[in-house]
Amino acid sequence: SARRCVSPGSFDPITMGHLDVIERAAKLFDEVIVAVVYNPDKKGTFSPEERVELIEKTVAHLPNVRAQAFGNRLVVDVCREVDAAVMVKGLRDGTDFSYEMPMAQMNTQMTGVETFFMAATPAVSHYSSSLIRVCAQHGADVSKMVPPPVLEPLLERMRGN
Ligand code: COD
Repeated sequence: SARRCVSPGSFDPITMGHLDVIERAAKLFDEVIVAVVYNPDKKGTFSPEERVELIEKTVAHLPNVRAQAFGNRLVVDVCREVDAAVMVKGLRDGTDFSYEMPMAQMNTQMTGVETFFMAATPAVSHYSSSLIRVCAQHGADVSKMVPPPVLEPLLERMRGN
């Protein structure tokens, strides 16, 4: 059967850091499902549907990658729903490690779903959706930090539309 992985995140919006992890996972797995896991109680910058659309435009060059929104769910339940044995996560620093390690252990213990950590690429490891949103809001040039399809929608949203 196909080797499938889930790449979970908030993706509000997708950044060049996320894309790096997704592109590398796409080389290693037959299929990558980018799972937009969102909290329905928190109003994000982009709606889950908008995030999925921006991811799909960004990964248009990767035929084995698709995006889907899943609401407030355990990532392991998403993995089981799409029949993926593995989730892939970017590891940026010790903070990510401390946060991710117990979750990975819980997840394997509860379900057998494995977590693969991908060492972040230094050139993009400091990009996060929240920092990029703040910079964009204050007029800084974020064009190198987000994939091309994200730039205009982000600037528009930050202008208050
Ligand atoms: N370089 C490399 N990797 C990056 C970068 C970057 N610049 N930026 C982000 N990443 C990675 C993150 O490490 C993360 O793995 C992924 O990309 C997503 O990042 P975000 O910021 O979009 O998403 P988060 O951090 O808000 O995470 C959303 C999750 C749903 C993945 C997270 O909240 C989570 O794991 N929740 C747990 C739900 C669950 O199953 N709980 C079980 C408890 S046992």
